[in-house]
Amino acid sequence: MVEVSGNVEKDNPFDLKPSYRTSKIRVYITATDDPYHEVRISEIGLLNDVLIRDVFYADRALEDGEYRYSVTAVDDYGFESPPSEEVKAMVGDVVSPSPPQNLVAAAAASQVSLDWSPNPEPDVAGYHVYRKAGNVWTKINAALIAGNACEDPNLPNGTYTYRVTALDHTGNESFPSNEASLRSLSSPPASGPPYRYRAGRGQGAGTLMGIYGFSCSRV
Ligand SMILES: [Ca+2]
Repeated sequence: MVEVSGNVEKDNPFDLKPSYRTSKIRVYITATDDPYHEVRISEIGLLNDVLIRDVFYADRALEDGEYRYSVTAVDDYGFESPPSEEVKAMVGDVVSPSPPQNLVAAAAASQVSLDWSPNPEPDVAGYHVYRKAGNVWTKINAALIAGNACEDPNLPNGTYTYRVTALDHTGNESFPSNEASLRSLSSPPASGPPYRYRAGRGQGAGTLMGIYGFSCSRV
């Protein structure tokens, strides 16, 4: 039984269990909540399953990818067997490129420059670059990058991590490259409390240790 409630759609498709020898059905409306409107059915279209009589079948015009199939047998009474074991079929190119290697990041002021080794696969179409801020990876390129370098400009001060993937012409994407992490630094603010550097111990007063832009201690 199929129940419809609160429905305002004009078309109501129902997926009924296929019954082999059924060519017509009857529809009974047994109840309606709306006493002021009668329910009308203008048309019923019945799409029958067409059983395959042969012991082969060709699934044509498929996109590249992995497909799985199983088969059932149906008898004259409409009873269906359990499905056969699944078989897997690979269509077209389902092989992703290898992960890009040797990703290196360099910062100059508020810009990060990235480069990496070109992938060896002949069907590589380009690369995606992902940047991690917090725990979120975001793809930063709008279009596929054809070369093996890119720049990420106008970054606020902060630490950024990058990784790159390679894609082939089918759209198969590789696992990510190594991660490259660095700190982007631009000019310090003009105002604010003065910075004082902590002196290193045991090396005489006033020795500066590990002072790099904003990474210095604020004391
Ligand atoms: Ca491929």
